Amino acid sequence: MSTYLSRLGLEAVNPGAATTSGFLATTGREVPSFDPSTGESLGSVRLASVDDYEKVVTEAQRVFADWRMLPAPKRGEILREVGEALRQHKDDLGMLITREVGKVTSEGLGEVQESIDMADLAVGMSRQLNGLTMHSERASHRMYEQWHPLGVVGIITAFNFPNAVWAWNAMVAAAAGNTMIWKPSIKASLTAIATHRVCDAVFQKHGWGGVLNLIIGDDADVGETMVADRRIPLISATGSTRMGRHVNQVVAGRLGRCLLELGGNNAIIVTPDADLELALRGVAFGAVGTAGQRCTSTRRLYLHKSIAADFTARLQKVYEQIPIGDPANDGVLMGPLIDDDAVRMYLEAVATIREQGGEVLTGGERVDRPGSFVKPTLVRAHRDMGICKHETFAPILYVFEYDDLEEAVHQQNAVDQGLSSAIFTDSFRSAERFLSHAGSDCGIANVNIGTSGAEIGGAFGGEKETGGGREAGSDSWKAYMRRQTCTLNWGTDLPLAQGVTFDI
Ligand code: UN1
Repeated sequence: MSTYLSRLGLEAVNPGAATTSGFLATTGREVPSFDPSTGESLGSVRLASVDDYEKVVTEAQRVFADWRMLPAPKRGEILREVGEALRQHKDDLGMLITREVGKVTSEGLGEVQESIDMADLAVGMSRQLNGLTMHSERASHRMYEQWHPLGVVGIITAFNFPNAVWAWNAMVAAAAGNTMIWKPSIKASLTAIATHRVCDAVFQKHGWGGVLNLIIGDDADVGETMVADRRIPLISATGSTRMGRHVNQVVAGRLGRCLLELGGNNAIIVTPDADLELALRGVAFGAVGTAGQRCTSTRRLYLHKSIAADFTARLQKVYEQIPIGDPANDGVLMGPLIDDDAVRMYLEAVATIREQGGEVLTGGERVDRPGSFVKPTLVRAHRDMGICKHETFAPILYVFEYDDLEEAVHQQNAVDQGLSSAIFTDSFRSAERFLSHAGSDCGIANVNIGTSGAEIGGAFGGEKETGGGREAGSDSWKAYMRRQTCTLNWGTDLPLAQGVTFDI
C-alpha cells in the first residue's frame, strides 16, 4: 500500500461508519474505490447497514445534548486545531483526492486548502453567531433574537468535492453547536474516511467523539432512512437536481429543513470590448478544469458576433493543446472523468449534440489510453438544442453568438438551473447591466472571472433548480441554527402589543 494511504490510516478494507469512539465494525458488502486514471483499486469500504446508522444517529443525538452547551468560542478552539490537522495532512489528502477522483495536483491540494479556509472561517464565526436587538413598542420591554443549534445535521456530498463540501457544512455546523452525520458519495469513500479520521482525531483528543459522524452506505437503505429520519432537523445535500428534488420532497413531507446545492448550467458572456486574453483563460479553466466536473463548471459561452469567429478559433487551439494525462504529473491540466459511467454519459451527450444539429469543433471522443479519459469538447451550438439546457457532468462547452447584451443575458437565464454566471467586459455599463436586477438570475455573478473557483468567504449556492441553498461564508451559518425571538418585560405592568386591552 502506498505511503500516503498508510499515513492517512487507510487499510485495504475500511469500515464505512464512525461515531463516538471511532470506526464501527460494519458488516455490509465490500465496495472498491478505483483510481479513474488506471482503473486500479485503491482500497475498499465495507458498507454500513441501517443498524449501524441507528447506532450513529443515537450517539450523535446523545453527544449533541452536551456539545450545544459548550460555549461557541470554545467550539471554535477545537476547529482551529482541525485547521492545523488539515494543514499537516494537506499533501496526503490532496494526493488521495488526485488518485480517487482524478483531480490534477493543484486542484487536489486546492480542495484541501478550501477546507482549511473553512476551518479558519469557522473559528471567527464561533464568536459572531450574532442576533439583532429590536426596540419594543411597549415601555420597559426589551426584544432581541438569539440563535440556537438545530441538533443532528445530515450532510450528503457528491464525489466531485469529496473533502471541501463536507468542510463547508461541518465546520459551520460544529461552530453552531450541532453534531452531524456525513453520508459521502461511495465513489469517493476513501477520501471521506481519511478526512473524517484526520478531523475526528482532534475532536476525540478533546473528549468530543460523536460530534463528527460518518456513514457510508447504499442510498436505497441508509440514504433513505437518513433523509426520512425526524431526528435530523436539517439535511444539507449537494449533488444532482434529480437527487435533490427527491431529498427535498421527503424532507418537506416531515416538515424538516433542506439546504440544497444542486446542478448548474453556468454561462460566460464575452462582450466585444473584453480583454480577450483574460476571457480565454477564464473560459478554459471554467470549462476544462476538473474535467468539467464542478457544479460551477462553464457549460455555455455567449460570444458577441463581432469577436465570435476569432475567439472560437483561439479557444479551439487551446482545447487541442490541453495536456491530458495522469493528474499527479506536473503540467497535466486535465485528468480523467470519475468512472466509465461518466464516459458513457459524455459519449451519449456527444451523440445527442450531433443529432440536434450541434457542430463538434474539437473533442467528442474518448482518449486512447487506459482509464476514464475523454477529450475536452467544444461545440458550435444553436438555440433549439435541448441538450444545452441539461447539465452533462463532463468537459463539454456550447458556444453561441449574440447580437446585443440584453439578448445574451436573456439566453443565459433561459435554463432551469441558476448557480453561477460571468461576464468578461471592460465596459462599466455592460458589467452593471449584467449585475442589475434585470441581469443574471444566478446565485453567483462574476465580472472578468470565470464561473468556477469561488472563495469560501461568500455565500455559495444558486437559484431555481440549483435548490436555493447557501453554504460556506457570509451569513450561511443561519441555515444551521434556529432563530428565537425573545421579549422581556422588566416593568410592573402587562401592556399588550397593538394596543389590545384585556382587563380582568
Ligand atoms: C462543487 O462543484 O460542488 O466554486 C463545488 C467552486 C468551488 C466549489 C465547487 N469552490 O468551483
